Amino acid sequence: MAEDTVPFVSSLADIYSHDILKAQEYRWNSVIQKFVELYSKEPDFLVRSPGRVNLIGEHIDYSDFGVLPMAIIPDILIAFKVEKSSDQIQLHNTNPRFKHCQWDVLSHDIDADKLEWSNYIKAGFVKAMNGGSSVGMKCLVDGSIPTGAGLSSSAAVICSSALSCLIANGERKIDKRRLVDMAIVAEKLVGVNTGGMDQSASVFGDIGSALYIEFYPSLKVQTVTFPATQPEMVFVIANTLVNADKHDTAPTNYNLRVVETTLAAQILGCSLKLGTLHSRNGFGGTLREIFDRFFYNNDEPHIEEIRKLEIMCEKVKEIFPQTDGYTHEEAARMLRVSKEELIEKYMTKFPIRAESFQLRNRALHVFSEARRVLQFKALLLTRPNENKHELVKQLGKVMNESQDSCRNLYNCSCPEIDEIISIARKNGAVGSRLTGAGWGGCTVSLLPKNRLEEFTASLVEGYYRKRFPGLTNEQLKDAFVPTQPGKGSAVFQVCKYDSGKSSGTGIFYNMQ
Ligand code: NG1
Repeated sequence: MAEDTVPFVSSLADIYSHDILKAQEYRWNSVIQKFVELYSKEPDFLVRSPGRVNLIGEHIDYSDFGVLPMAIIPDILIAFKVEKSSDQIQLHNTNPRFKHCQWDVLSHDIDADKLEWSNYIKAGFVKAMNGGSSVGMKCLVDGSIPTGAGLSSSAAVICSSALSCLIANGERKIDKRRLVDMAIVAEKLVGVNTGGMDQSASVFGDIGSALYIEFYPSLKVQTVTFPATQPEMVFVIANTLVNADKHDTAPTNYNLRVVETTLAAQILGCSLKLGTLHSRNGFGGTLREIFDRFFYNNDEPHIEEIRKLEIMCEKVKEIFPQTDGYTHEEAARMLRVSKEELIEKYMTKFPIRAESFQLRNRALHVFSEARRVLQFKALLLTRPNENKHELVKQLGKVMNESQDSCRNLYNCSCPEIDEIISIARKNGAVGSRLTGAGWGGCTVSLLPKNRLEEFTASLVEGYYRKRFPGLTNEQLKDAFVPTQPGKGSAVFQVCKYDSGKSSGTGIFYNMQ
């Protein structure tokens, strides 16, 4: 079971693996130097929260089903100094693309219609202070997670900002669950009706392990280590370089999927006579709650979870026979409400644009993807004496089935993802799928390490050089994202060091 409070680390070796320590030490010291250049003062703390790659369990966190991501190395650092005498939060970013801004500690307004990077920071502050006002702060943000790539840069920004605000205001023992809850609500302030996977993975990440994260009835995180195989297996993230803009496309993509799955849950609840469901976001119960109530009512403890999820798929097909979707009128009739009530309740808080709701396909994806997560986890937990070759093949197969479901039932793939996946599967990947929300962003592939070179070369030639002929070698390097499972959120107190030869303020990676 994972530790409960966000760790204060005294060495970068507590965060990063040995092979990248030097590079990270350089980076962290550069952030401190930049901070000093900007503010003529040293920061008090640096906090960091990583991005994540989801191995399996796509678009089911907001239906409250368990998912299996891992935190990755790329992260968001915030260096900050407390300014008790000031009533301003000052914000800079090491990337000049993100403009300097500042706001009054009493200001809590966030305009969710505008996609501004500072909104993400401010949202974390607002939720951390829970309506109160923060001390003044000078902050500098440095990010190494590509944005719009489905690697949850937004959640990492929010986790780091809420964390820095809590520390600045004197908290030292920060419960990880509380930080996750804050970050989830903060992301909603920015206009995305998020599930909880990204925030949980970012805060709870653990070196060397994936995470099995459950949301129902409450957040539970279990670390899952990878079995040793011969040859060694690796996960590789390849970016389509197509920006997956979750904020601007929310009314037709992400937020619409949340509404479709919620509507499917309410209608299943009515048809199966499951009583009043608990509300999530004021929307109504989730498909996970339907699942629980259905089997609780039918009292069939002997049936395995995986089989239960198959039974739910059969129920979905019975209750939603239409394969081409349901109009607003049809959905309202099945829910026994007027069309106006339906629009008011489900389509206005987070604006939605849709002619019809794909209730059957979305619910089928959710229940079948929840089953694949359980299958994948069971395979990872397989221990010695198992046939490792068969194990890897099975893991790949489950990933490929997930991709088919994302593409065909959830419609969250895109031509670029499909192309990468097709090349990947022909060149070493035993399994390959989109990761994160989709509609662009990244793919994740599972392959034997000894085929890594062939895999990368085939994507460079077959995808990147063809689609983006002007790409420099530097940009090409960014197309592949380092993928070892990494540590979650952490806090580093900046301290003076004196190595004998030199002294200064900074990060000394092998400091004890
Ligand atoms: P990304 O790809 O980081 O935008 C989104 C959601 C997750 C989850 C996945 C799909 C946010 C912050 N993240 O991730 O909660 O629903 O899509 O599995 O909304």
